[in-house]
Amino acid sequence: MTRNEELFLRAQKTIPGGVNSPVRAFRSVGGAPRFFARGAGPRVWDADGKEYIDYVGSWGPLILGHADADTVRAVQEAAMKGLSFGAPTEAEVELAELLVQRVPSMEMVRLVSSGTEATMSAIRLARGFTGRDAIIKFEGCYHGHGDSLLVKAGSGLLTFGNPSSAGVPADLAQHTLVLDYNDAQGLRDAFAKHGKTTACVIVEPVAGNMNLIAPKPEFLAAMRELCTQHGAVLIFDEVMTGFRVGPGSAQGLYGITPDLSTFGKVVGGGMPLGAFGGRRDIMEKIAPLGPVYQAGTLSGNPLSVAAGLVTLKKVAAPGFYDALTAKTKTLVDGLAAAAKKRGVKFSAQSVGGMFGVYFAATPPTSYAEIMASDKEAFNRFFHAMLDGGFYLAPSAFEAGFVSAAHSDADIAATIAAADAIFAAG
Ligand code: KE4
Repeated sequence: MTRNEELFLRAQKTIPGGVNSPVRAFRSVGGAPRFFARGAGPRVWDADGKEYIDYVGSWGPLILGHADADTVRAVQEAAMKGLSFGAPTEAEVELAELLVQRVPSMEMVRLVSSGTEATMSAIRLARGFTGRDAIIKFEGCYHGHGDSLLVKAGSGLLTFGNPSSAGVPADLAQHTLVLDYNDAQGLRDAFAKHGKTTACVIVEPVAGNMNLIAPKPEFLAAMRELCTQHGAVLIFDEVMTGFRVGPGSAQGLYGITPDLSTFGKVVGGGMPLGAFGGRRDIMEKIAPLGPVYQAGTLSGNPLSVAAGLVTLKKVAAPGFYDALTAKTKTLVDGLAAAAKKRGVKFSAQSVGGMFGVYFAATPPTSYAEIMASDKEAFNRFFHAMLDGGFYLAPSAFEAGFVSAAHSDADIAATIAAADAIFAAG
């Protein structure tokens, strides 16, 4: 038995499923998860000492690669001055100022400790600001595990949702309307029917939780127009896309100004940090200024803030995103070319430093299309790449991530490994 297998058996005795977040359990792809012992740059080593080139990067935060020296040093220095105060610090002000400078749609921002906290708080804020209860989300988009967001589409079109998780009260879920991603007409129809009672629309501006689905230009534009027309709050959930798809995040890439934005992952550089922010008139409704309550013992934690500040400063280096975007495109173009050469039904695409690979003839543009892709083929590919020392996201319905630490040689080796797998059939 390998050390990984031993650890997985042991972990399952005290931790549900042996993991602290479900997707890590490999249930979608099968087999035992890898327990990581160390990471450096683009690489990780598992409990058996096996080395992998990592394309998960802790699900997006590690845009600089594992154990980035500057980030680690900043966290160490902060730690020497105290781990947490539960009181304001200068560094939090510096990070808030940097975030509102980098994200022009944000006039004010509140720091929290996870993406879930950010989206949960943004939803409550939108409801408090508008005095309305209904929210709109899209099937296949994941916004963390806040109750109102663990909802799946209702039985009939435009009927309110049902819980997608046990423990979510039906009478809460029925305030959530779940529509189809990239369906602008469906959104128009929903607003025609529910516009007066809709508090907000929350969307992943580039979907990354049903694998990568790129937005159709008219989809985001319609969303902006309809929210303005009906007085609903437009929330861009940029937890994954924030500072990942470009220097201006997805809102900068597509030129759409949301009313609120949520961030996580990259903004914490691998440490627990999330943020939500936006229009001043909305943000001033948040306690202690306004009636919408939100709080957190470790919000703005000095170590997370230190990691976030270094990360956001380093990604602002000239050419950082041009290089990351080009490298990621080289990866997906190389994978697609290898599959085509070998006659494998496969496609791939990237947006900035995130990418999707699909066992489908063309990149899916909707939840239904991604669900029709060949999941078993992906799972076989995943394990063949894993055996070869390449760690992809352990699910056909997750996006992948490239870091600044991945070298051209790493990308070339990844393409060569995939080519050999495609050739083997
Ligand atoms: P966290 O609470 O996990 O920090 O953030 C929740 C969240 C919110 N919004 C978006 C767009 C997200 O992608 C996420 C979290 N993403 C998943 C990856 N699919 C995190 C991995 C996991 O759940 O373990």
